[in-house]
Formats: sequence, structure tokens, C-alpha cells
Amino acid sequence: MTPGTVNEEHAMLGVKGSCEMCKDRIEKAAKSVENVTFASWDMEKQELHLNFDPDKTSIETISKAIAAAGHDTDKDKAPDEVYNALPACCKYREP
Ligand SMILES: [Cu+2]
Repeated sequence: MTPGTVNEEHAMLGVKGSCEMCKDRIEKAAKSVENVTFASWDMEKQELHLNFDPDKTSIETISKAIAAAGHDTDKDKAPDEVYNALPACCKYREP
């Protein structure tokens, strides 16, 4: 790495959701993690595209932030109380 340049890694993470509000919430939660430079959720594929600095954060940290916001990921399950508080349009689990 050249000093002064940002080390950036692209990664994808499976994230469950169901609507545009989910997209906002998921992307906000991902970007709330420091050193995440890009987050875009693909509703159709249920996949989150991420750029982040792998020296300073990790996919595990990002995944936990998203689960804490109410969305199940490939790595973490959202707490039931957070999931249950989501608006009806955002419910993505089988009833
Ligand atoms: Cu939603």
C-alpha cells in the first residue's frame, strides 16, 4: 500500500429485507460503521454490496450492525424484539 491511500476491499453479504424502507435502513446501518465507504443493497438478490477498509473494520462488524437494525444477514440473526418492531411492510420472515 502506498501511504496516504485508502485500503479498500469490496465484499458482498446476504441481507434479508423486503422494501425500499429496508434498503434505506440496511444501507444506513452499514454506513454507520466507521470505515465503510460504500453500501448498496440489491433487493432482488437480497445482497449487500460493500466497500470498506479491511485494516480498520470487518464484514463481521458490519453484519452485526445490520442485524442490530433488524435485518438478518448470512452471519447474524436480528434480535426478535428489533425485528418485531419493524413496520409491517418490512417483515421478511415467514409468519
Ligand atoms: Cu422494508
